Amino acid sequence: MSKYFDEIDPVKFEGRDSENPLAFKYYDSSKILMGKSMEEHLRFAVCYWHNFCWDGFDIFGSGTFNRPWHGVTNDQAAAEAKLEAAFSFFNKLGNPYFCFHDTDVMAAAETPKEHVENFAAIVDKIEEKIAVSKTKLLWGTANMFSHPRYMAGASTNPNPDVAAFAALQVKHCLEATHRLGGSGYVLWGGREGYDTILNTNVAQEMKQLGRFLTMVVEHKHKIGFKGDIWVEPKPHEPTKHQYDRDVGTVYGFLKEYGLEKEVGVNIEPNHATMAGNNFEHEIEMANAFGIFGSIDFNRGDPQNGWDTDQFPNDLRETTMALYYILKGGGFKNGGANFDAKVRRQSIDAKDLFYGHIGGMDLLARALENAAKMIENDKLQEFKDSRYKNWSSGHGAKMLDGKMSLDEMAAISLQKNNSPKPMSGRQEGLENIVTQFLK
Ligand code: XUL
Ligand code: CO
Repeated sequence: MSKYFDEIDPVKFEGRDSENPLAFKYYDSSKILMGKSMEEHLRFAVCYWHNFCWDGFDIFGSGTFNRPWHGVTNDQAAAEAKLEAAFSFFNKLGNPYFCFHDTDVMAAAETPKEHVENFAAIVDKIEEKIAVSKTKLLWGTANMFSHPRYMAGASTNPNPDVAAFAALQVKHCLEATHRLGGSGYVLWGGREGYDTILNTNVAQEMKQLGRFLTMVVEHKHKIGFKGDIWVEPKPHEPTKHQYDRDVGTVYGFLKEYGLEKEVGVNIEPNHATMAGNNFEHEIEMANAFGIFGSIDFNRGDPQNGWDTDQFPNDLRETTMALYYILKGGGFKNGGANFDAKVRRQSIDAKDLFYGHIGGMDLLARALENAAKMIENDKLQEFKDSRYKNWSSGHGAKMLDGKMSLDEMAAISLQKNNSPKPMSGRQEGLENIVTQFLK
């Protein structure tokens, strides 16, 4: 089975001038920047679902990939064959981490008991694989959106029995993530939303979601999991309205349930753009609220409104993303997971490598640019001088809560002038960014 990737040699760093399409041109894992290696900064992860589970089907046509591990039945033997293929891919690509959903890795299950047994059987095998590979687990998550039982939501379902099944999945997946050494646990609420308000009690559903998330946090502490819990925002798809719409909305939700110090966010660029935000905005919002966790790197298509999950290739956007990530202190428990898939016509084994090599090289290049920008931080200098008057005088007093509206208004009368506008310097700042793109 692992023969599928036999034609590919382990991917090596060959430098910018290499013409080998299966080599890294920029990702030199041990290269040190700002005191850390590229590998430590970027913490690359390959996702299980797009690469080893998806067979290339779309709503108009069946699978195109013909991967040898996609059998007719998804039993334990098939799950093990898929695991074998996944680790043979990881060992060649050299990604330090991977991510999975419970249902990605296990044999199909219908009943709660089957779910627990089948998942436990493959977790044993994953543990054996991790022990002899350089690739470790970044984060795990439970798939609570594919099975028909979840069509009306998991924890937000009108039926508490569905929430109980979801609890079973999360409990086992969180415990497995802990046991396998993962440093994060993700909850993406694909069906935690609604298609029509006509059949939905929004207040009731949000209460269910809030309590469920609190139970997950309580369980994390109970089992001694030291990693992070992250919610992954997305505005819609599959549901029309999803409660975890974007970073700002998630923060408000966390505050409502007193979870803002316990739960962070896993940000995905294509979800950000679907919510009408750009990627950098979401990172900076998470930094501002102190909830930045991890990234599911990918890109959308500017002409398509849906989640195309393509590998990232925009150097400017990615450089700025890395700049804000580094400015926020960089990844801690999180990392750069590629929640990205090759196109349906990219049917060869090597296409999976091209996708990841391209993404890893792009991020490595962006990291170098971002590190240089920080070394000579013209953008920060501009911002510091733009806001400098807030660190003294009536600006600082207002922020310290030492000014009333009356007192602030009196300052204006006392100065008796209309403040002089200052340039926001957008074009000049954009030129600075352009200069750093190498
Ligand atoms: C869906 C998505 C998910 C989550 C994990 O858009 O991004 O794959 O990352 O459930
Ligand atoms: Co994602």
